[in-house]
Amino acid sequence: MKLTGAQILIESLKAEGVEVIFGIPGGAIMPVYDVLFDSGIAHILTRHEQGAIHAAEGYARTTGKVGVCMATSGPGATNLVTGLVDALMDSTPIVAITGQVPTHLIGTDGFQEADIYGISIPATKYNYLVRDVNKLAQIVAEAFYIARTGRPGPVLIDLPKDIQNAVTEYVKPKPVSLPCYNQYFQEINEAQVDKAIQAIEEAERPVIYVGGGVIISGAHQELYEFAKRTRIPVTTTLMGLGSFPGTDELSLGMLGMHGTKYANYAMGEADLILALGARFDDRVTGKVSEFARNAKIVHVDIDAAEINKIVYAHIPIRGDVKKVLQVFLKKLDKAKLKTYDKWHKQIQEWKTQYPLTYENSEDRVIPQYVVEQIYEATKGEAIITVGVGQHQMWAAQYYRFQAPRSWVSSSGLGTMGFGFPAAIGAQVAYPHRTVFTIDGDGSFQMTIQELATAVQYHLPIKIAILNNGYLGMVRQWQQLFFKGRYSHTFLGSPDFVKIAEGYGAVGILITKKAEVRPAIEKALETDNTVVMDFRIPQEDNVYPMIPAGGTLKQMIG
Ligand SMILES: Cc1ncc(C[n+]2csc(CCOP(=O)(O)OP(=O)(O)O)c2C)c(N)n1
Repeated sequence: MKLTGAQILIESLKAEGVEVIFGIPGGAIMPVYDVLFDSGIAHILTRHEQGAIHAAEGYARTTGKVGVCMATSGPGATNLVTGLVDALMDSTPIVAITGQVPTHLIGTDGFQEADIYGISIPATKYNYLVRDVNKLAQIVAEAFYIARTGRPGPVLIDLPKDIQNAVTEYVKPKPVSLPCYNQYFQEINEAQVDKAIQAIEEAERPVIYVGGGVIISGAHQELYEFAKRTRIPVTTTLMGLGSFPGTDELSLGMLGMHGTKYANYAMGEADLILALGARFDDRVTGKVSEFARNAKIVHVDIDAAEINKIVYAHIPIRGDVKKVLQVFLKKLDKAKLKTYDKWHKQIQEWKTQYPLTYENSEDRVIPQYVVEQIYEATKGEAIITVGVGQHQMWAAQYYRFQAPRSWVSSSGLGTMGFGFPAAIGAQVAYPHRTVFTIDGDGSFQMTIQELATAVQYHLPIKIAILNNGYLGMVRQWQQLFFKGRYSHTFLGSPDFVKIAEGYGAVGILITKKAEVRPAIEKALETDNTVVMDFRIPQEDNVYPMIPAGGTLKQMIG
C-alpha cells in the first residue's frame, strides 16, 4: 500500500494507540493536519504550543500513557522547548512532532526554519530529524518505545514538509530493538537486595524515601505492602506525593525545603535510608555534606546515571522499582524484622511537637484553609495540578493525596504556567473526574489564554487561584533573605472574574473565609470551567522552610 509520509505518521500513531493529540497547526505541518482531519484521532487545539505540551504532560502523568503534541516549524517548535525540558526533568513520556521546512531549505534560513533538532538535543531523551520517508514508520515506533520505557522522557520527531508529502510503500515497523539502549534493562542483582535486607534487619532508625519513580513504575501497592510489613516510616518527595497514602500512620508527608519537620528530623536521625525512585534533588538534600549523615543509603533507581550522582549509595540497586520491591517482598523474612518501637515513639513525639499547622483564627481567606477545604469537598479524590510557587507548596502540604497519578506538579523544572494546561490534559484523559488546578496569580497568567481551550472543549476544570497579588514565593525569599526589598514582585490583580466571563467560563470572587467552602461547592456543581479568585493575604509565607543549600539547623518556622 502506497502512502504519503503524513499518512504513514498517522497510521503509526494509531498503531501506538494514540487517542488524542494536543497542538497548533501551521504551514510546515499542514499535510499531517490534513490527514488528521478524518483520522479518528482527537485533537485539542490549544492557544499556545507551551499549553499543548503541558497538556500532553498532564495527560501522560495522570494516565501513564505517552502524551503526544504537535506543532509547526520555527516558533511553533521552539514554543515546545520549555515543556520538553519539563518532561525530561520529571521523567514524563512525551512524543512531540514538529513540522520542518522542506529538506532542500534546511540550513538556508527558510521561512519559519529553526533547528529544533539541534535545540532539543539537551531537552529530550532522544530526537530525530526524518530525512527519508522510508524510515518514518520505524522512527515513530522507536520514539514511542524510547519515550515510555526505562526512565521515561520526551522524544521529538522533526518532520520536513517534503517528507510528509513523499509517497512510499507503507511497511509496518519491525519490533523495536536498540541494543545499546536495551542494556538499560538488566536483571535485578538479587545479592544487592540481600544486602539491603540485612541492612533493614540491622537498622534501628530506618526511613523509606520515595520519589516519582514509584509512581512511574506503578509500584505503589508493593510500596504499601513493603512499608506495612517492615513498619518503616515513609516520606515522599514532591514527585512522590500520592505513592503512599498521606493519611497513613506510617506517612511522614513530604520532606525537603518545605517538607514537614518530622520528615526532615527523621531523615536527619535515620541510620538507614531506602531511596526508591528518588534522585536526591537539592530541594530534598539541602547542603549535601550535612544530609542524612548517619545513614547507610540504599538507592534503587532504573537510571544508573542517578546512582552516586549526588549522594554515595552504600547499596546501589539498579532496576525498575516495582520489580525490585517484588524481590524484596519475596525475600523479606518476617521472623527477622524488628518493630522499631523506639523509633516510632520518637517520630510520634516529633509529630505531636511539630505538626504541620497554620494560624486560622481571623476572617481572612487563608491559603492553607482553602486547600484543606478543597481536600474535604473532593474527599481527597480529585486530580490536583499546580503552578509553581507558594500555592504549589501549600497544595503539596495540605492536600493529603491518597492515590498515585492524582498530583501533577512541575517539580524538577518548576515551570510557572504548567498547572492549568496540565489540567486540560488530565481532564481530557478523565472526563468524569474532578480536576482542580490550584494556581498562583502569577503562574495562571503565564498560560491564562488556555481558558479558551478549556471552554471550547467543555472541560469542567476548577481553577482555584490563591491570589496574593505577588510573585509570592520570590517575595517570600526577598522578605527572608533580601531585607524585605520587594524588587519587582508586585503584580496587582486583574479582574479574574471578568476574564473568566470573557472567555465564557464562570468566575467567582472569594474575599471572606465564610465564602470559601460555598464557592468550592458551587464550582463542583458547575458543569463549566470555573475560575475561583481567592483573595489571600499578600504576605503569608510557606513554612517550614529550610533555606536553599541549608541544613536542618537553619529550618525556619
Ligand atoms: C517560567 C518561570 N519564571 C520564573 C520563575 C521563578 N518563580 C518561582 S516562584 C515564582 C512566583 C510565583 O508566583 P505565583 O504564581 O503568583 O505563585 P505564589 O508564589 O504567589 O503562590 C517565580 C517568579 C519560575 N518558576 N518559572
